[in-house]
Amino acid sequence: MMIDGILREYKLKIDSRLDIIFPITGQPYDTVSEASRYSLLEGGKRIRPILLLEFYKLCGGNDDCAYNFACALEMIHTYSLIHDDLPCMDNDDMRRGKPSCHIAYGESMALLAGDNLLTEAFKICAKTQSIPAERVNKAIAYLASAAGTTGMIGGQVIDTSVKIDNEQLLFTMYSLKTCALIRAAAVCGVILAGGDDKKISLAESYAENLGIAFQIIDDLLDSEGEASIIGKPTGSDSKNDKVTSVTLLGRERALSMASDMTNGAIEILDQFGGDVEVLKELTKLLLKRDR
Ligand code: GRG
Repeated sequence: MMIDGILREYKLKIDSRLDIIFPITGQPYDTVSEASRYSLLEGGKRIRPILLLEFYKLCGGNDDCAYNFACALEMIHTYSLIHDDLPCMDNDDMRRGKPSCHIAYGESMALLAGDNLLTEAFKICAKTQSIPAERVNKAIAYLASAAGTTGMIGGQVIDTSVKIDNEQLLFTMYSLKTCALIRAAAVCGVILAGGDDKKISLAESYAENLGIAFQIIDDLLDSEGEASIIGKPTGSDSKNDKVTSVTLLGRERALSMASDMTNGAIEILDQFGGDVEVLKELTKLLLKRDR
């Protein structure tokens, strides 16, 4: 099957599982489930869950067992997008092709929907029965570190409160804000399948390369992409006076770095010694993406 078909099939399976996580049950607190569903269920590319499932399979797992973690990654990612769009952060009114969560549900409910997605994500990870408990525990700890101070939150703190005036600091911030969750996707896939330390370390290096390329393309799309395709207005970075790879390196150097990082990621995949064709195609596709 061609890569587009494989990704579409993954997306359908992931979406059908995400769809049952926040049922509307006639309770007085249903609004937070509605707001969580609103942001979670439409428009995302599902890159992180797909990476987790592919790395899980690459290391010998049967992907049906890993869907709780795959969904959890998408939930944590969606929480970060909801909070990132709030007026106290980037103040963006559109996300995934529709009004941001706080525009549709108000700021307090958007804050709670983000909290809800984060909390329930760890609940479904902990409820994973089909994988040995020590692997589940190790993966939860890895995911928590990637989402917390030493990962995505740490990156967001640097992004929102530190003056970024050099490349080293910019890429440290990207490594935390963007790469950490992508790294968690790849590494949790390996951990859950029982992969050894060498494979964990290869997955980390792969994801670091992919994550930097991914963020550079995100910067380029924000500066010159097509808003109707991306699903949110462009120019958010310049509106917020953000230093990005495009402003610091210039368009050409940024593009060539994204291409080098993509090639680096693909070379690392070859060291796994298994079927990495889907991962390779996905990695290449992300460099060429328009949304
Ligand atoms: C608020 C805790 C907190 C963190 C915010 C992840 C993040 C940090 C902010 C979101 C905005 C941003 C530019 C993040 C960098 C990672 C990134 C490029 C996210 C967009 O991910 P995609 O392209 O989005 O996978 P979809 O909608 O396809 O899932």
